[in-house]
Amino acid sequence: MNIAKIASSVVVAAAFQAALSAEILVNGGFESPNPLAGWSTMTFDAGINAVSGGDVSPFGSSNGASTKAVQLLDRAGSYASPALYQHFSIEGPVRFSFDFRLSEFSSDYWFVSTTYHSTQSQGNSFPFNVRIGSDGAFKFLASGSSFVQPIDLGDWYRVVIDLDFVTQRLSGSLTEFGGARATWTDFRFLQKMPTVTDVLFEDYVSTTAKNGDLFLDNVSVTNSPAVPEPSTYGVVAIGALVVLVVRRRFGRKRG
Ligand SMILES: [Ca+2]
Repeated sequence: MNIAKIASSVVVAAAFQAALSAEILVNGGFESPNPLAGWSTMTFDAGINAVSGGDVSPFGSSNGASTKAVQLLDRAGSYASPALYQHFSIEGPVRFSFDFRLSEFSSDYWFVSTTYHSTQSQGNSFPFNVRIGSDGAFKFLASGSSFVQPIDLGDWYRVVIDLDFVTQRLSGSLTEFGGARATWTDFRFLQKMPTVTDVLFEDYVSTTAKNGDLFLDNVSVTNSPAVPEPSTYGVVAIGALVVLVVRRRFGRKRG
């Protein structure tokens, strides 16, 4: 069945619009027979586990039923940053979303940002930066702006981030499953970037302290807002970590 050909038909274009605008990522829901199919990993010793049951996101999946997720393990007493990423090509407005939960807070922080997965360096070439502090707050940082929300350990959250590479602005939301939804809008990119070419999640460890496991599910990158944002939740919460990496393929221009 050649879905691409069918979808190109004018007759059914509308019906397939959602699919066409959807997934850039492969196996973003970790549902393939191999949960990490399509993903590249940097595991060090800590590793990445496939999980199921209660460790799967309760949020709806745009790709059907969700029966699996992944867990990025930390490793007490050692520098270790298990990470997984995908490389792709996409232009125009981009929506990046994912579900996560954290098992514990610590003196360390997780971060979500856009960086070279090959170096894991942070601070340069990022549209934004996401981290979880020892205070248990989810922090979304962009140029001159910050979004901070405390999160509940063990709960699932959905993060939706819209990036506009023309205006170099972004917005997003953090929603606790069954709970509150908070948003940030019109933030400016930390660094000017032409496009997003990678997504990376990292259980970042900046010291030798234990920093808790990160669970991930329903990772999505689309050209248009195809991922429904939970809109009926009410109040606070948030938290966790992750790494979204956007890679500048054409070199690191310093703004
Ligand atoms: Ca899943």
